Amino acid sequence: MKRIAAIHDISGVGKCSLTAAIPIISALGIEVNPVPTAILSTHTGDIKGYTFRDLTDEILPICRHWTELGIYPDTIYSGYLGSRMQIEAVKKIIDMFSEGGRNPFVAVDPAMADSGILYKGFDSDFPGMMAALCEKADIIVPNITEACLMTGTRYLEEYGREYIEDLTDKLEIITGKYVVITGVSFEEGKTGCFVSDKTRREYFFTEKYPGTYYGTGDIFASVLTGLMTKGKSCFDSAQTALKFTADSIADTYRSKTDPRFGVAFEKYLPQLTQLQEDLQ
Ligand code: PXL
Repeated sequence: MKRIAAIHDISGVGKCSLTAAIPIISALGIEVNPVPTAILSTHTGDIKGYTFRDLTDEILPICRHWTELGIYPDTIYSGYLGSRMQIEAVKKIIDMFSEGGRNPFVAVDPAMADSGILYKGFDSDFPGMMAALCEKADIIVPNITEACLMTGTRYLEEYGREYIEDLTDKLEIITGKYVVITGVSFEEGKTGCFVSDKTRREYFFTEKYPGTYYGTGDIFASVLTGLMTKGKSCFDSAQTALKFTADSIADTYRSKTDPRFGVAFEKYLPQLTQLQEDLQ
């Protein structure tokens, strides 16, 4: 069985970070080894009064213990990181799990911003540090805001294909093989992603529902990382991740639950298992 070390916070309510990564990656038949970076009562987006316990000091000892047991993951997958120190710790983890000539697949979701602004608690130096982590990645999954912040590009609300493809060109200079930009929308009612593997590029689109759905970037990145760990192509993986995320959002939109508390992805986990079995 493949193994993914998932380095994210655990937010008890909100179905993002580890509460999304663990069930989704498990549904793909992959073992998840969580490296919790912090414990929060909820995510930090549009919710007041959340609790937060930092676990930075635990990150490296957890991973060192695994290597002492001979446990080395096939994939290292990082998401929301709360500080510069946590970014430095992830870089060290990548080196640690690469010991002895190992070559783990490294997926970095630079979750730090959306809709043109950085999430609460991050300062303007943070995107540069996240870009330095992306240099060590095989695949990065930024949204448009994160792509702009990491490349020093002005964020635009409205844009065309050239803008997205230019962002991808810039990101390809700083990172490994694959770039997937999320939240790409050229027309009302449609959203999707742009996928590039340096030799081929493709857009995938789905229906867009009104509102902000927290955690959906983590859901998308977890499916994508899991499928690529199983050797699926980045294009098939991104398309499946988009379908799974869109089905979960559609359900949440119809049921009119508070989108801050996450989307109903649980219902679609059996379908996800089936979808991946259908892929070549
Ligand atoms: O989904 C990204 C995310 C993860 N973890 C925490 C967050 C956010 C986004 O706001 O606040 C704690």
